Amino acid sequence: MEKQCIKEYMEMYSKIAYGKNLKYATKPEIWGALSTALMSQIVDKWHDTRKAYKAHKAAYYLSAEYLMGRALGNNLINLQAYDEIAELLKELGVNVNEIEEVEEDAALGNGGLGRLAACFMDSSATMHLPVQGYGLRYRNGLFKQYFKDGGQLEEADEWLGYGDPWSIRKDDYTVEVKFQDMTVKAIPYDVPIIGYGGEIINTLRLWQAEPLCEFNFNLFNNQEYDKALEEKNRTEDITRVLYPNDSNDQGKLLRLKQQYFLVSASMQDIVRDFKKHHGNVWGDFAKWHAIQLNDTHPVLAIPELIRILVDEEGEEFDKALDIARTTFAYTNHTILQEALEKWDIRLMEILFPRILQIIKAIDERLQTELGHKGYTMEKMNPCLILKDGKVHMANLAIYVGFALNGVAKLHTEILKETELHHWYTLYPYKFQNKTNGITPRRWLVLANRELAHLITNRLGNESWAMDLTKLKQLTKYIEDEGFLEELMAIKHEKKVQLAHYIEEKEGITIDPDSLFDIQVKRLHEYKRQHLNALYILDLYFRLKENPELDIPKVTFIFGAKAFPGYYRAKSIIRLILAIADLINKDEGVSKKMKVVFVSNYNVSYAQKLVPAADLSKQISTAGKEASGTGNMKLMLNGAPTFGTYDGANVEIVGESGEENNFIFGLRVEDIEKLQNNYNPRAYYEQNPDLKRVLDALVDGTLNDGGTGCFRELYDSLLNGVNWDRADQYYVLADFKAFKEEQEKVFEAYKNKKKWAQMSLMNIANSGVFSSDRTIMQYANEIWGINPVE
Ligand code: GLG
Repeated sequence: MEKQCIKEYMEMYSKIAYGKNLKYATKPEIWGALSTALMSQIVDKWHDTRKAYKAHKAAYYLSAEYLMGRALGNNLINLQAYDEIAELLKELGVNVNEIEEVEEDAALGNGGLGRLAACFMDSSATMHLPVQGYGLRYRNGLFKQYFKDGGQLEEADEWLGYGDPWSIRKDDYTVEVKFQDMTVKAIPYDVPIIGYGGEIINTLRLWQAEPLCEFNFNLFNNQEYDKALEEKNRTEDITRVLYPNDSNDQGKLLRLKQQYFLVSASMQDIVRDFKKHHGNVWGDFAKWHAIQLNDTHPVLAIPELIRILVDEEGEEFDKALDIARTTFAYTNHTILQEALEKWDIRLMEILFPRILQIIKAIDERLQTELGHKGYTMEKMNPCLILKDGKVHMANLAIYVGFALNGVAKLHTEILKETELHHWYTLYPYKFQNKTNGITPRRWLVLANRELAHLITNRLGNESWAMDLTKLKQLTKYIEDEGFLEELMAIKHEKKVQLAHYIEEKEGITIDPDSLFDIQVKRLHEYKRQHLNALYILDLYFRLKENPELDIPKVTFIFGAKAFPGYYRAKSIIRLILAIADLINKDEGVSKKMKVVFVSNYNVSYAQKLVPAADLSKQISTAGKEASGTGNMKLMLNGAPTFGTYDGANVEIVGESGEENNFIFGLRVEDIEKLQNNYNPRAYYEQNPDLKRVLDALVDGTLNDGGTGCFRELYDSLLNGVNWDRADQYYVLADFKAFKEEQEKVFEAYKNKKKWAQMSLMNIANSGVFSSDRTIMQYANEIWGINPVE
C-alpha cells in the first residue's frame, strides 16, 4: 500500500467531495476520504479476480441477511495495511481508532445466521474460492436499541448517513423484477470482499429496489403530489428495512416481496452471466454453478430459475427441474417450529401466480415419486410442499436440493433422527453436517490486536491467521509462567478498554479486576437469559444475607436485542435491567458484584466485549441452539464456556476438554425423558432459593414499571400462559445445576495460574472453528469448487 499515494488521494477527495482542504475535514469526512482512497487501490485486483474466476465453477451464496459490521478496520487488516494507515492518520493528527469509531455498522442481519454469511464471505475470499454473495441493500438495517424507563425502545438504523464508500453502484447490471401488479428495477451495489493478504477480492452483490419511473409527471401536474410519488414509495419499500426477526416467521406480504425480489434479481444475474460465457447449453448449468440457500428465505430461487428457463429460454419443465435439482443446496439453521417458513398460498397467488404454478408442478412430481415408492397419503404428508393452504419452504428446498446441511454435529443428528427424519429415510445421501465457523481475522486479528501480536511473536509469523489449527502449537506454553502472565495481562488490558467504553457509553463503572461473565446474543427464551438473571438475583440475596460470602468480585454483562413484537423477550430485558438497578444501587453488594446490560449490542460492540470476557455463557435449552457462533468467538479469545451440552458447545468442549469448561444441566436425552411429565412447580416448591427468586418477580422486590410483565413471566414459568405449557425451556429444572456450576467457576477463578491455563487451552484448541475450515468443506463436499490461483 502506497502511503503517500493514499494521502494524496485523500487530499484530492476532500476537495472534490467536501469542498475543503483535508486538514479541515471532520472525522466522518476523513473516514469517507480514506475509505474511498482504499477502494481506488483495490479496483484492479477486484477486476483481476473476476477475470481469473471466469474459467472456473463458482458458488453463489443467497442470503437475506449479511451482518457485516464495520468495513474500514477489517479491510485494513485484510490488506495488511493497518499499522501503516494508522501511521498516516497520526500524521494527519487523528487516531485510527477514532476514525474507525465514526463508521456505522452495516447491520443487514439479525444475528447468527447473518453474521455467519459475513464470515463466509471473508473466508471465501481468503481461501481464494470463487464464491459470490447475493443479498439485499436494506436502507435501514437492524433497529438501534436504547433503554428508557427500564425497558427496550427502538429507533430506525440510518446506517447510510455518512454515505457508502464501501460499495459501487452498478447501473449497467440493473435487472427488472416483475410482480403481478408492478415491475421494479433491481440495482446492484457491489461490496468488495477483501481476502486476507489482499490478493483476491470477491464480490457481495446487494440489490436495491427502485421504480421504473421516478414519479408520475401527469399526476404531479394535476397537483396530486402524494399519488405522483406512490409508485416510487411502494417500490422503495421493498428494500427499505430489514425484518428484525430472528428465528420467527412473520408471514408478511412485504417480506415475501423482499424474498422474491432478492432471488429474481440474483437468478436473472446468474443466468445472464451463464449465457454470456457458455451460450445456452443449459445442460451444463450445474457444471458451472452451485447455489447455496441460506435458510428458507431465498428458496423461491428454485421456482424462479425454473421460470426463467421455461418461460424465457424455452426449456422443457422437466429439464429445468433437473437443472435445479443439481444446482441448489440448502442450509437449515434451526429446529424451532416458529422459524420454519410456510407462506400462505393466497399471498403467492396475489404476488406471483406463475411461481405458484411452478411450485404446484414440483409438488406433483414429488407426489408421483413418493407414490411410486409406495407411500400412502398419510406417509407422504410431512414431505408435501403444498398443504393446509400453505407453501412449506423447507420441503421445497429439501426435495429439489441435492444437499442439505445442519450447522453443528448435534443439530444435524437431531435433523436426521427427529425433525427431518421423514426426509432422511427418503434421501439419506442428501444429509450433511457443516459445523459453523467464524473468521479469525475480524474476531482475533482485528478485535484483539494485543493477543494476535503475542501469538505471532510466539509462533514466529502470521500464517496462523490463515491456518488457525496452528494455534495448537501454543499448548507448549501450558507450564510457561511468563507466557501465562502475558496472556492474562492482555485479558486485563482488554477488560480495561471495555470498562472505559462502558463507562462512556452506559454511564456505569465496572472494575476490570472483577470476573467478566458475559452473555451476548439475541434475546430469546430458548437462550435463557432469564436463567442467568434468576441466578444473579439468587446470588444477590445470598450476599445480602452473608456479605462475607467467599466469591471473587464479579461483573455480569448482558447484550441482546429483542424483536420489537416479542413481548416476553422484552420482559426479560426489563427483568435484567431491574435486577441491575437493584444490585448496582446497593452500596454493600455492589462492592462484590455488578450487572450491566449494554445498549445496542451489535457487531462492533461484540468486538469489544468478546476479547474482554473471562467467561462465555452459552446456556440454551439442550437441543434448541442449532450451533451458536458467539461461543466460538469467545473461545478463540480465551474465555472458557459455561454452557449446556447444546449446539457447537458440544464440539467446543470436545476440542478444549471438559476440564477447561463448565458444562451443566439437562442434555437432549434427559429432556426427551422428562418432557411428558415435567412439573416446574415441583422445583419451585422443593428449592427455597429458587422459590425466593421467583417470588421476587411478583412480591414487589422488583419494579416492572407497572407493566405487569414480571407477573406474566412468572406465570409462564410456573403456570403456563394461554395454551403454552409452563416453562417450555426448562429454566427451573436447570436452575440448581447452573448454580452448582457457577460455584465451580468462582473456585477455579481464585487460582490464577489454573485459570490462565484453561484460557490458553481454549485459544489453542479453537482452530477447527475457523470459517476457513467450514467454507472449504462447503467447497469440497457440497459445491465442488476449487481455490483459484
Ligand atoms: C441460527 C441459529 C444459531 C446458528 C446460526 C448460524 O439460531 O444457532 O449458529 O443460525 O447457523 N437463526 C440463527 O441465528
